[in-house]
Amino acid sequence: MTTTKADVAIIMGSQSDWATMRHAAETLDALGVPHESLIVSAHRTPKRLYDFATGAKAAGFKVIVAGAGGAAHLPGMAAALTPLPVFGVPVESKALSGQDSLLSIVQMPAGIPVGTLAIGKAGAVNAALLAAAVLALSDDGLARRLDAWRTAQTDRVAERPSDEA
Ligand code: RP5
Repeated sequence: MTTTKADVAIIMGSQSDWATMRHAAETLDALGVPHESLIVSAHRTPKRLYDFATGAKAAGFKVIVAGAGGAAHLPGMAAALTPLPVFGVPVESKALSGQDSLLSIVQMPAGIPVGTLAIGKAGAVNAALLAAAVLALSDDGLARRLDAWRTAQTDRVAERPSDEA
């Protein structure tokens, strides 16, 4: 892999995962975090996965967000091949509503961690926020943007429920 200016790689097993994973991309955009989105299938493009994951650190990525559905081995395989932190997003599957994805990603045997988020959009957003929090440890500007993002979220919460909403 050539070098990248992106700090975060968002990888996903299929084009069909993009409807979920785009929420990670949009969250990183809102925080001003450079990112790159790639389709990397553990079973359909295993060589692409191997080349990506073994070269990700040298390419310049600092964190990987990996989303997959069904027998979702992409995050675990990526984590096995890179020293970078990997956050896994279980994509909601048609057959089992993402419970298969969740269990596939979360149940990593001890030794190779995948930080596993919630199924679907919430997981994609939170994976991006965790990636940003990791990067913010060594980036004061990003730390301030992350604080501002959280403050804006707090400010949007009304004190009382409304019939209009
Ligand atoms: C996984 O299989 C992908 O991550 C996706 O969530 C699921 C279904 O893929 P498609 O059949 O829609 O390409 O590899």
